[in-house]
Amino acid sequence: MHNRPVYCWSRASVHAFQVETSIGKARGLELGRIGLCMANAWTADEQQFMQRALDVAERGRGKVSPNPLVGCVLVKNSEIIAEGWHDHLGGLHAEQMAIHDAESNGHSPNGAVAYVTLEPCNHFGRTPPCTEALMWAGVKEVVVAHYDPNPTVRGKGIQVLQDAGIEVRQGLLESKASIQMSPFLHWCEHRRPQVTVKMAVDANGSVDDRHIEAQRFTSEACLDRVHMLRNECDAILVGAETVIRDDPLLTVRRVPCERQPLRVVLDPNNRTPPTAKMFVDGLETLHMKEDFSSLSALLNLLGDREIQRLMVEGGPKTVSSFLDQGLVDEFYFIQSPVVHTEPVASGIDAKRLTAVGLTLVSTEEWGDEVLHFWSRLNTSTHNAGS
Ligand code: AOF
Ligand code: ZN
Repeated sequence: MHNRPVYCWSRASVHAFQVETSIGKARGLELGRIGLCMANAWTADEQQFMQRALDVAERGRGKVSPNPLVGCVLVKNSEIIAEGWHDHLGGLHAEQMAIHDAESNGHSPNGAVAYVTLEPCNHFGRTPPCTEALMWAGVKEVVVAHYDPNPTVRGKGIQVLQDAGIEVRQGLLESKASIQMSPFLHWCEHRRPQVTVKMAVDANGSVDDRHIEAQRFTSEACLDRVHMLRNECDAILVGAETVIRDDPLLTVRRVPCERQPLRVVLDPNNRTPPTAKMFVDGLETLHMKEDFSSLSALLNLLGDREIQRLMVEGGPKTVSSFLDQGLVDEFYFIQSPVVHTEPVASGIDAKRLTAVGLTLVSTEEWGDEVLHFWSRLNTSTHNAGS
């Protein structure tokens, strides 16, 4: 095991300030109607409660898309009496699970304060409205981290609670919540997936060794992390070159997986063999041949399918196209200590990533490799690969 330094830096972001007031802007509301709090107005206890709600929300990671990760805790007399999270698509919403948890623990939610990472919904979807559940449970106050930009919610959840005499305050740990649910927020705003690139290189920045047959050169532990990351994405994209050289499966295999990501192959000149594993294993692959017009149109198409996070695992050419068109939101750059004999340059370095608006957020060990995580999102609270 190598002893490598683990360090992290980011630029202070104005985005955090912008999202503090986003609910007022989005709804054109008088700010006075909603208890918008500046970050320093929250007590340490309140921050801890919301942090716990963010932590339990993580339990749904990889299982809730196209819904966001959401967590909720109920607090009485400064103690957490119940917790809930959106665990899987079609499962209870976080608030409903927390109320159920209180009841099954022998605690009454009546008079509790709910800390919830997303504005409670007010619509009948896969579940009945959380606003009604909270009112029925007798919750006296609701503290919200982030408002819900889903057109069916957009402030209506907060409004209904306030109309029922429940105090609502919003904005606690809002930027952390916005990072946690960024694919959902990005999709609500753009109706396109957030684009995450993963690329592994040798010690000199080469993606492949032409001297030998195509094979993985990163460690088993690193591969585990890559499969975790795949599991958090709704679709995985490669170019024709990668299919021809590597014949990959691009499935999630090393971690429990409830739904395999959609595979997408960019193959405008129809060069891939029909026998490629991805075309014959019975799972869905979107094969973009003559019908491929542009990356932008493809992202729209994927957005229409509610693909909220797309992982690009392609080679240098495919990755370059995404970078050149300013379409990359996150970049997982994995550096291995091996040295290729007949290298293939990745063309990626810090200058290139900085030029397209990405910032180095963290550097950490992934098995024998070092992961450099770059992002354009408000990165101060980001946890790579969490
Ligand atoms: C909440 N609590 O835990 C979640 C919410 O189709 P449905 O019924 O699953 O509703 C999905 C929408 O509800 C989703 O797009 C988002 O706006 C909100 N998610 N709301 O109050 C939760 N997961
Ligand atoms: Zn709900």
